[in-house]
Amino acid sequence: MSKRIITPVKEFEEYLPQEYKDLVNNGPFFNQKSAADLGTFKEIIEQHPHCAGCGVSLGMRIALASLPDPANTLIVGTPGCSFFGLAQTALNYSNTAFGNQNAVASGLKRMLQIRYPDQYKDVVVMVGDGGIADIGLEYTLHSWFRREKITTVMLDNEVYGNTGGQESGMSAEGKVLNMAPTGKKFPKIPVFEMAKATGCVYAAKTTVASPKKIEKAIREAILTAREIGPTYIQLYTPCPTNLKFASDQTVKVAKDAERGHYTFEEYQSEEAAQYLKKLKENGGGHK
Ligand SMILES: Cc1ncc(C[n+]2csc(CCOP(=O)(O)OP(=O)(O)O)c2C)c(N)n1
Ligand code: SF4
Ligand SMILES: [Mg+2]
Repeated sequence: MSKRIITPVKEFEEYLPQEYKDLVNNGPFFNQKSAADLGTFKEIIEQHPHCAGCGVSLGMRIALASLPDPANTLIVGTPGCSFFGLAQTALNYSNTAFGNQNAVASGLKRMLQIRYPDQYKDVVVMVGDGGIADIGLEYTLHSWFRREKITTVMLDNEVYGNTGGQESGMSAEGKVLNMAPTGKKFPKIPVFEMAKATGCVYAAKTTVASPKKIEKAIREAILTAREIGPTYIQLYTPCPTNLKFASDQTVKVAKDAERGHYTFEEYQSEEAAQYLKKLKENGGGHK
């Protein structure tokens, strides 16, 4: 994949806003960044549509800054609060019809493997909890059953943020939401456990209060998916607008969740653990 796709046509360059040029010249494309570099480079266009204090935006930004090889990564999204932001980064991005993301990502990965047999091309699905646990659950599970070598990242804000606060399968039991006035009647869908049971060789669960854990998980999940099999990361990305907390409390809400229903968990299959160990011994992988 080439930087040409995001480079402005010469004749139009002078008309483009400075921030777009900054995004192309100082964005993550071809630059190995880390979560610690956030704030020092252009990640996303400033007029992005996320609310103040948006946990999805924060999770997405940390995850994107942690990609092991941005120029050779294809991000696959679907409708939801993340997809507006994802489309405004200087990364390869493909959108899908709501819920279809893992089916589309499977095809794209296979196509890239055929087109570039000697190169790694990382395909990373990055979508909301509704996109994975509700409408896209069947496609997600089947991509794992088929052992597609893709990474799936759930930005779990426990609600349909983008459409005004409907309950999602990942909402907490009993949670009263804009459109669940008497509270949700069943527990969170155990997607993390399902990932392990259906073929994911690496899975991690963490929150936006732990950027270093996100960075390690993203790198290890993507590197493992190159050789071993499907990988899954579930990030708690709370939504102040629909979960109704103050927009400066997002990290606190996430931190509190780490002591409750979102404690850190990581799973590696035997094969994945061996692979990551070898990568580290050879100087690759996450330090
Ligand atoms: C087939 C289809 N059904 C419904 C919608 C409407 N829709 C768009 S985003 C969304 C909910 C997204 O929720 P989630 O995946 O949790 O993402 P969030 O907005 O919370 O980040 C829905 C129902 C759609 N775009 N397409
Ligand atoms: S509705 Fe929630 S998830 Fe969506 S942009 Fe606003 S804060 Fe973020
Ligand atoms: Mg959601």
